[in-house]
Amino acid sequence: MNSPLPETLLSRLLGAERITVFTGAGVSAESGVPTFRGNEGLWKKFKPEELANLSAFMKNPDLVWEWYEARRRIIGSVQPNAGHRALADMERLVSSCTLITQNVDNLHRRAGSRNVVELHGNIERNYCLACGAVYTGADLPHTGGVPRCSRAGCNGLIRPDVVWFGEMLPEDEWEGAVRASASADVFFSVGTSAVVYPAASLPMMAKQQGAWLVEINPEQTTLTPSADLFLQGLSGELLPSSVNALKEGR
Ligand code: BV8
Ligand code: ZN
Repeated sequence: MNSPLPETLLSRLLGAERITVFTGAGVSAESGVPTFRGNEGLWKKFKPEELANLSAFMKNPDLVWEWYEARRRIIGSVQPNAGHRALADMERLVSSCTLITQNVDNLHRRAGSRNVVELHGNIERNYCLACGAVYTGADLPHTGGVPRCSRAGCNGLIRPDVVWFGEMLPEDEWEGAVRASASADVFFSVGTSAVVYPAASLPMMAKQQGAWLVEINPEQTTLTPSADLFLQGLSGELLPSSVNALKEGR
């Protein structure tokens, strides 16, 4: 981004006690991870309801498992981008910075962010549907197709530890996200189409509780009309310039 940041953003950032950042698949796009609804999106071939839900998994566990394995292979082959790294920097610059993500790709943590609230789970974690035993990539029985639990006498289906459609979000994470949204001085909504609820209700919740709402996206979304500032562009450029301005302004 060559144009300087709007003055308002800089003064808001400098005056902010608490910054909350809410991210979606767009923040990982420049790493090479396909988004969900873009034209190269993950949902292009299948619709969410066909894959990311429990009944689809029970109907065809191998298909759903293979879709997650394909996504894990992509995620394993990419690196966090400048946007992820800028958010890790922001956490060190601001007294209170909470990162709420809808993403399951673990790229924020790999970039160094520590205060990360994963609303929709993490694709690198799995668990047994029958006994709840947790499995990561390393200890998964690699049998080709959906693995089964190796706990004595179990043999249950193992599923990705992500929140599927129709499933509740993890309670602690949801409560943490609500607290961080309600108390934010500045709330960034970055790289999300803001269509998946209840996560998509967080930006407006923050705004209604007094946050200054910034949206970063190359396209307008349903949230754009309510944003106090809409930065049209790529998060891999706009997040570093926001954080650099904050560093210089300190
Ligand atoms: C629940 C994990 C309740 C799995 C995901 C009708 C109306 C309203 C709601 C509903 C409804 N029918 C059903 C519902 C509820 C449903 C829902 O919201 N459906 C939507 C689709 C209508 N929600 C649920 O089911 C939730 N649970 O409600 O339970 C309940 C109540 C009682 C009892 C039991 C349950 C659970 C939702 C969680 C689903 N899981 N993911 C997986 O990953 O496989 S959702 C999935 O979508 C991802 O998590 C993703 O993060 C999320 C949101 O998508 P985005 O991240 O926004 O990605 P998208 O591709 O859409 O957009 C990318 C954006 O980036 C674009 O705007 C693009 O312009 C931008 N971009 C692109 N490049 C860049 C960029 N931005 C910046 N820089 C770039 N370079
Ligand atoms: Zn088990």
